[in-house]
Amino acid sequence: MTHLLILGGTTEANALAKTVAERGIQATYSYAGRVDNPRPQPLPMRVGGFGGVDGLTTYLRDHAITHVIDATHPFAAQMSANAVAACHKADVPLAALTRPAWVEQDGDDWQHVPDIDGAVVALSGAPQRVFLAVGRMHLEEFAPQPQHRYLLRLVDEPGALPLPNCDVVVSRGPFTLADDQALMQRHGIQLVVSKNAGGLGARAKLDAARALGLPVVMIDRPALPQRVELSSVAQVLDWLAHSGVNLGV
Ligand code: 3Y8
Ligand code: NAP
Repeated sequence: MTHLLILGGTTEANALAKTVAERGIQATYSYAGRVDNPRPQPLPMRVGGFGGVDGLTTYLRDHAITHVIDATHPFAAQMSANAVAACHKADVPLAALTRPAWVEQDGDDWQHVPDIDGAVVALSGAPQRVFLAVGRMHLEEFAPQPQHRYLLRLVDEPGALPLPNCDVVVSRGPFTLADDQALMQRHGIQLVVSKNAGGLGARAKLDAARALGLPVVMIDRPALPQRVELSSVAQVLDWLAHSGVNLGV
Protein backbone atom coordinates (compact mmCIF):
# COMPACT_ATOMS: atom_id res chain seq x y z
CA MET A 1 0.00 0.00 0.00
CA THR A 2 1.51 3.34 -1.12
CA HIS A 3 1.96 6.13 1.42
CA LEU A 4 3.98 9.10 0.10
CA LEU A 5 5.53 11.68 2.46
CA ILE A 6 5.99 15.11 0.84
CA LEU A 7 8.44 17.39 2.67
CA GLY A 8 6.88 20.65 1.52
CA GLY A 9 6.94 24.40 1.90
CA THR A 10 7.49 25.47 -1.73
CA THR A 11 5.55 26.27 -4.87
CA GLU A 12 6.74 23.02 -6.43
CA ALA A 13 5.66 20.98 -3.40
CA ASN A 14 2.21 22.55 -3.67
CA ALA A 15 1.91 21.66 -7.35
CA LEU A 16 2.89 18.07 -6.56
CA ALA A 17 0.39 17.88 -3.68
CA LYS A 18 -2.43 18.98 -6.00
CA THR A 19 -1.60 16.29 -8.58
CA VAL A 20 -1.11 13.56 -5.97
CA ALA A 21 -4.49 14.40 -4.41
CA GLU A 22 -6.18 14.39 -7.83
CA ARG A 23 -4.70 10.94 -8.55
CA GLY A 24 -5.95 9.60 -5.22
CA ILE A 25 -2.44 8.58 -4.12
CA GLN A 26 -2.26 8.27 -0.33
CA ALA A 27 0.11 11.00 0.88
CA THR A 28 0.95 13.26 3.81
CA TYR A 29 2.21 16.85 3.38
CA SER A 30 4.74 17.97 5.96
CA TYR A 31 5.48 21.53 7.14
CA ALA A 32 8.17 22.55 9.64
CA GLY A 33 5.74 24.92 11.37
CA ARG A 34 7.80 28.02 10.58
CA VAL A 35 4.87 30.36 9.94
CA ASP A 36 1.58 31.05 11.72
CA ASN A 37 -0.78 29.99 8.95
CA PRO A 38 0.85 27.68 6.43
CA ARG A 39 -1.05 27.35 3.20
CA PRO A 40 -3.67 24.60 3.43
CA GLN A 41 -3.09 21.56 1.22
CA PRO A 42 -5.46 19.05 -0.47
CA LEU A 43 -3.74 16.29 1.52
CA PRO A 44 -3.52 15.34 5.19
CA MET A 45 -0.91 17.65 6.76
CA ARG A 46 1.53 17.31 9.63
CA VAL A 47 3.28 20.37 11.10
CA GLY A 48 6.53 20.50 13.10
CA GLY A 49 9.96 18.89 13.17
CA PHE A 50 10.36 15.13 13.32
CA GLY A 51 13.13 15.21 15.92
CA GLY A 52 16.25 14.84 13.78
CA VAL A 53 17.26 11.80 11.77
CA ASP A 54 16.11 9.33 14.42
CA GLY A 55 12.75 11.05 14.74
CA LEU A 56 12.22 10.97 10.98
CA THR A 57 13.34 7.33 10.76
CA THR A 58 10.81 6.41 13.44
CA TYR A 59 8.11 8.45 11.68
CA LEU A 60 8.77 6.64 8.39
CA ARG A 61 8.44 3.26 10.07
CA ASP A 62 5.47 4.11 12.32
CA HIS A 63 3.47 5.53 9.39
CA ALA A 64 4.51 2.84 6.88
CA ILE A 65 5.81 5.53 4.51
CA THR A 66 6.68 3.88 1.18
CA HIS A 67 8.21 6.87 -0.64
CA VAL A 68 9.58 10.30 0.33
CA ILE A 69 9.68 13.36 -1.92
CA ASP A 70 11.89 16.13 -0.54
CA ALA A 71 10.31 19.22 -2.11
CA THR A 72 11.73 21.64 0.45
CA HIS A 73 13.40 24.94 -0.39
CA PRO A 74 17.05 24.73 -1.58
CA PHE A 75 18.12 26.51 1.62
CA ALA A 76 16.43 23.89 3.82
CA ALA A 77 19.73 22.03 3.88
CA GLN A 78 19.29 20.39 7.29
CA MET A 79 15.95 18.87 6.35
CA SER A 80 17.38 17.55 3.09
CA ALA A 81 20.39 16.03 4.83
CA ASN A 82 18.15 14.40 7.42
CA ALA A 83 15.88 12.99 4.71
CA VAL A 84 18.84 11.30 2.97
CA ALA A 85 20.07 9.76 6.23
CA ALA A 86 16.65 8.65 7.51
CA CYS A 87 15.50 7.16 4.19
CA HIS A 88 18.74 5.19 4.04
CA LYS A 89 18.24 3.87 7.58
CA ALA A 90 14.59 3.02 6.99
CA ASP A 91 15.26 1.72 3.46
CA VAL A 92 12.60 4.02 1.95
CA PRO A 93 13.05 5.40 -1.61
CA LEU A 94 13.75 9.15 -1.65
CA ALA A 95 13.74 11.68 -4.47
CA ALA A 96 14.08 15.46 -4.34
CA LEU A 97 11.81 17.77 -6.35
CA THR A 98 14.06 20.74 -7.00
CA ARG A 99 14.22 23.80 -9.23
CA PRO A 100 17.26 25.17 -10.99
CA ALA A 101 19.18 28.07 -9.46
CA TRP A 102 18.64 31.47 -11.04
CA VAL A 103 21.36 32.57 -13.45
CA GLU A 104 22.42 36.11 -14.33
CA GLN A 105 20.89 37.57 -17.48
CA ASP A 106 21.85 40.58 -19.63
CA GLY A 107 21.26 43.70 -17.56
CA ASP A 108 21.74 41.94 -14.21
CA ASP A 109 24.34 43.32 -11.78
CA TRP A 110 24.90 40.49 -9.28
CA GLN A 111 27.55 40.09 -6.62
CA HIS A 112 27.67 36.37 -5.69
CA VAL A 113 28.39 35.53 -2.05
CA PRO A 114 28.71 31.95 -0.72
CA ASP A 115 26.34 32.24 2.28
CA ILE A 116 24.52 34.59 4.67
CA ASP A 117 27.82 35.63 6.31
CA GLY A 118 29.14 36.62 2.88
CA ALA A 119 26.07 38.82 2.38
CA VAL A 120 26.69 40.49 5.76
CA VAL A 121 30.28 41.29 4.74
CA ALA A 122 29.06 42.60 1.38
CA LEU A 123 26.92 45.15 3.27
CA SER A 124 29.96 46.85 4.81
CA GLY A 125 30.27 50.51 3.89
CA ALA A 126 28.18 53.65 3.65
CA PRO A 127 24.46 53.59 4.51
CA GLN A 128 22.09 52.52 1.72
CA ARG A 129 18.42 51.62 1.32
CA VAL A 130 18.57 47.82 1.19
CA PHE A 131 15.77 45.36 0.29
CA LEU A 132 16.81 42.49 2.59
CA ALA A 133 14.54 39.81 1.08
CA VAL A 134 15.84 36.79 2.99
CA GLY A 135 13.00 36.30 5.46
CA ARG A 136 13.11 36.37 9.27
CA MET A 137 15.23 33.48 10.47
CA HIS A 138 18.65 34.96 9.74
CA LEU A 139 18.04 38.66 10.43
CA GLU A 140 20.18 38.62 13.59
CA GLU A 141 23.22 37.84 11.45
CA PHE A 142 22.85 41.25 9.79
CA ALA A 143 23.04 43.14 13.12
CA PRO A 144 26.73 44.07 12.46
CA GLN A 145 25.50 46.29 9.59
CA PRO A 146 22.99 48.61 11.34
CA GLN A 147 23.91 51.63 9.20
CA HIS A 148 21.49 50.80 6.38
CA ARG A 149 17.76 51.53 6.00
CA TYR A 150 16.32 48.03 5.51
CA LEU A 151 13.11 46.97 3.78
CA LEU A 152 12.12 43.57 5.22
CA ARG A 153 9.48 41.27 3.70
CA LEU A 154 8.20 38.78 6.26
CA VAL A 155 5.51 36.12 6.24
CA ASP A 156 4.22 37.04 9.72
CA GLU A 157 4.21 40.20 11.86
CA PRO A 158 7.61 40.18 13.60
CA GLY A 159 8.43 40.70 17.26
CA ALA A 160 11.47 42.81 18.17
CA LEU A 161 13.84 43.26 15.23
CA PRO A 162 17.67 43.10 15.48
CA LEU A 163 18.11 46.11 13.13
CA PRO A 164 17.39 49.76 14.12
CA ASN A 165 16.18 51.19 10.79
CA CYS A 166 13.62 48.86 9.22
CA ASP A 167 10.46 49.10 7.17
CA VAL A 168 8.50 45.84 7.33
CA VAL A 169 6.13 44.50 4.67
CA VAL A 170 4.13 41.46 5.80
CA SER A 171 3.51 39.45 2.67
CA ARG A 172 3.96 35.90 1.45
CA GLY A 173 4.68 35.06 -2.16
CA PRO A 174 4.43 34.20 -4.92
CA PHE A 175 5.24 37.81 -5.89
CA THR A 176 4.78 39.74 -9.15
CA LEU A 177 7.13 41.99 -11.11
CA ALA A 178 4.73 44.93 -11.04
CA ASP A 179 4.24 44.74 -7.29
CA ASP A 180 7.93 44.24 -6.52
CA GLN A 181 8.99 47.07 -8.81
CA ALA A 182 6.44 49.43 -7.22
CA LEU A 183 7.51 48.31 -3.73
CA MET A 184 11.19 48.89 -4.46
CA GLN A 185 10.55 52.31 -6.06
CA ARG A 186 8.31 53.36 -3.16
CA HIS A 187 11.12 52.60 -0.74
CA GLY A 188 13.90 54.07 -2.91
CA ILE A 189 15.74 50.75 -2.82
CA GLN A 190 19.40 50.94 -3.90
CA LEU A 191 20.46 47.30 -3.31
CA VAL A 192 18.67 43.92 -3.13
CA VAL A 193 19.88 40.96 -1.03
CA SER A 194 18.46 37.60 -2.16
CA LYS A 195 18.96 33.88 -1.64
CA ASN A 196 19.26 31.92 -4.83
CA ALA A 197 15.92 30.20 -4.22
CA GLY A 198 15.23 29.53 -7.87
CA GLY A 199 11.70 28.90 -9.07
CA LEU A 200 9.03 31.42 -9.95
CA GLY A 201 7.71 32.38 -6.51
CA ALA A 202 10.43 34.85 -5.59
CA ARG A 203 12.17 35.83 -8.80
CA ALA A 204 10.07 39.00 -9.29
CA LYS A 205 12.46 41.05 -7.13
CA LEU A 206 15.33 40.14 -9.46
CA ASP A 207 13.40 41.13 -12.57
CA ALA A 208 12.42 44.36 -10.81
CA ALA A 209 16.07 45.02 -9.85
CA ARG A 210 17.11 44.53 -13.49
CA ALA A 211 14.34 46.88 -14.68
CA LEU A 212 15.42 49.50 -12.13
CA GLY A 213 19.15 49.00 -12.80
CA LEU A 214 19.83 47.96 -9.19
CA PRO A 215 22.66 45.71 -7.97
CA VAL A 216 21.86 42.40 -6.25
CA VAL A 217 23.84 40.53 -3.57
CA MET A 218 23.01 36.93 -4.52
CA ILE A 219 23.51 34.26 -1.83
CA ASP A 220 24.51 30.97 -3.41
CA ARG A 221 22.82 27.76 -2.29
CA PRO A 222 24.23 25.56 0.47
CA ALA A 223 25.70 22.22 -0.59
CA LEU A 224 23.16 19.38 -0.46
CA PRO A 225 23.86 15.65 -0.15
CA GLN A 226 23.77 13.32 -3.15
CA ARG A 227 20.18 12.08 -3.90
CA VAL A 228 17.89 11.46 -6.85
CA GLU A 229 16.88 14.94 -8.13
CA LEU A 230 13.74 15.49 -10.21
CA SER A 231 12.66 18.80 -11.70
CA SER A 232 8.96 18.43 -12.50
CA VAL A 233 5.76 16.87 -11.19
CA ALA A 234 5.69 14.66 -14.30
CA GLN A 235 9.15 13.31 -13.41
CA VAL A 236 7.96 12.56 -9.88
CA LEU A 237 4.95 10.62 -11.22
CA ASP A 238 7.28 8.69 -13.52
CA TRP A 239 9.62 7.94 -10.61
CA LEU A 240 6.68 6.75 -8.51
CA ALA A 241 5.34 4.55 -11.32
CA HIS A 242 8.77 2.98 -11.78
CA SER A 243 8.90 2.18 -8.09
CA GLY A 244 5.61 0.34 -8.21
CA VAL A 245 3.09 3.01 -7.34
CA ASN A 246 -0.32 2.65 -8.99
CA LEU A 247 -0.99 6.23 -10.20
CA GLY A 248 -4.73 5.70 -10.26
CA VAL A 249 -4.86 6.10 -14.03
C1 3Y8 B 1 6.52 27.62 6.03
C2 3Y8 B 1 4.54 27.79 3.59
C3 3Y8 B 1 3.33 28.96 -2.62
C4 3Y8 B 1 4.65 28.68 -1.95
C5 3Y8 B 1 5.21 29.95 -1.36
C6 3Y8 B 1 9.02 29.22 -3.12
C7 3Y8 B 1 8.07 30.41 -3.13
C8 3Y8 B 1 6.82 32.15 -1.92
C9 3Y8 B 1 9.88 32.84 -1.99
C10 3Y8 B 1 11.04 37.39 -0.85
C11 3Y8 B 1 11.56 36.00 -0.56
C12 3Y8 B 1 11.91 33.45 1.78
C13 3Y8 B 1 10.80 32.80 2.67
C14 3Y8 B 1 10.13 32.67 0.45
C15 3Y8 B 1 9.56 32.17 -0.69
C16 3Y8 B 1 7.57 30.84 -1.74
C17 3Y8 B 1 6.71 29.77 -1.07
C18 3Y8 B 1 8.69 30.99 -0.71
C19 3Y8 B 1 11.16 33.75 0.47
C20 3Y8 B 1 6.20 29.76 2.83
C21 3Y8 B 1 5.71 28.70 3.80
C22 3Y8 B 1 6.61 28.56 4.83
C23 3Y8 B 1 7.68 29.44 4.57
C24 3Y8 B 1 8.87 29.56 5.44
C25 3Y8 B 1 9.68 30.77 5.13
C26 3Y8 B 1 10.97 30.94 5.94
C27 3Y8 B 1 11.67 32.05 5.06
C28 3Y8 B 1 11.26 31.68 3.64
C29 3Y8 B 1 9.95 33.83 3.39
C30 3Y8 B 1 3.28 28.48 3.14
C31 3Y8 B 1 5.30 30.96 2.74
C32 3Y8 B 1 12.48 34.68 2.43
C33 3Y8 B 1 13.05 32.45 1.44
O1 3Y8 B 1 9.15 33.82 9.34
C34 3Y8 B 1 9.73 32.74 9.08
O2 3Y8 B 1 10.16 31.94 9.95
C35 3Y8 B 1 9.92 32.38 7.63
C36 3Y8 B 1 10.74 31.35 7.36
C37 3Y8 B 1 11.79 29.65 6.01
C38 3Y8 B 1 13.18 32.08 5.17
C39 3Y8 B 1 13.72 32.71 6.43
O3 3Y8 B 1 14.93 32.47 6.66
O4 3Y8 B 1 12.96 33.42 7.13
N1 3Y8 B 1 10.17 30.72 3.77
N2 3Y8 B 1 7.49 30.13 3.42
C40 3Y8 B 1 7.11 26.29 5.63
C41 3Y8 B 1 7.08 25.27 6.76
O5 3Y8 B 1 6.67 25.58 7.89
O6 3Y8 B 1 7.48 24.11 6.47
O7 3Y8 B 1 2.57 29.00 4.01
O8 3Y8 B 1 3.06 28.45 1.92
C42 3Y8 B 1 6.38 29.11 1.46
C43 3Y8 B 1 7.02 29.91 0.39
N3 3Y8 B 1 8.01 30.74 0.56
O9 3Y8 B 1 3.25 28.69 -3.82
O10 3Y8 B 1 2.42 29.47 -1.95
O11 3Y8 B 1 8.54 28.12 -3.43
O12 3Y8 B 1 10.22 29.42 -2.81
N4 3Y8 B 1 9.93 32.17 1.70
C44 3Y8 B 1 13.94 32.92 0.29
O13 3Y8 B 1 13.74 32.41 -0.83
O14 3Y8 B 1 14.78 33.79 0.54
C45 3Y8 B 1 10.60 35.17 0.30
O15 3Y8 B 1 10.39 37.98 0.05
O16 3Y8 B 1 11.30 37.88 -1.96
P1 NAP C 1 16.05 23.47 7.72
O1 NAP C 1 16.86 24.55 8.36
O2 NAP C 1 16.64 22.66 6.64
O3 NAP C 1 15.47 22.45 8.80
C1 NAP C 1 15.63 22.66 10.20
C2 NAP C 1 14.69 21.69 10.88
O4 NAP C 1 13.34 22.08 10.63
C3 NAP C 1 14.76 20.26 10.32
O5 NAP C 1 15.87 19.56 10.83
C4 NAP C 1 13.42 19.71 10.75
O6 NAP C 1 13.38 19.51 12.16
C5 NAP C 1 12.52 20.90 10.50
N1 NAP C 1 11.93 20.91 9.14
C6 NAP C 1 12.35 21.59 8.06
N2 NAP C 1 11.51 21.42 7.03
C7 NAP C 1 10.54 20.58 7.46
C8 NAP C 1 9.37 20.01 6.87
N3 NAP C 1 9.00 20.32 5.61
N4 NAP C 1 8.60 19.16 7.62
C9 NAP C 1 8.95 18.89 8.91
N5 NAP C 1 10.03 19.41 9.55
C10 NAP C 1 10.81 20.24 8.82
O7 NAP C 1 14.66 24.08 7.17
P2 NAP C 1 14.24 25.63 6.98
O8 NAP C 1 15.19 26.29 6.06
O9 NAP C 1 13.97 26.19 8.33
O10 NAP C 1 12.86 25.44 6.18
C11 NAP C 1 11.71 25.08 6.90
C12 NAP C 1 10.55 24.97 5.95
O11 NAP C 1 10.36 26.21 5.26
C13 NAP C 1 10.70 23.90 4.89
O12 NAP C 1 9.43 23.31 4.68
C14 NAP C 1 11.11 24.67 3.67
O13 NAP C 1 10.69 24.03 2.48
C15 NAP C 1 10.35 25.96 3.87
N6 NAP C 1 11.00 27.10 3.21
C16 NAP C 1 12.26 27.44 3.59
C17 NAP C 1 12.87 28.51 2.94
C18 NAP C 1 14.25 28.95 3.34
O14 NAP C 1 14.66 30.00 2.87
N7 NAP C 1 14.96 28.19 4.16
C19 NAP C 1 12.18 29.20 1.92
C20 NAP C 1 10.89 28.79 1.57
C21 NAP C 1 10.30 27.74 2.22
P3 NAP C 1 13.71 18.08 12.85
O15 NAP C 1 15.20 17.97 12.77
O16 NAP C 1 13.19 18.22 14.25
O17 NAP C 1 13.03 17.03 12.06
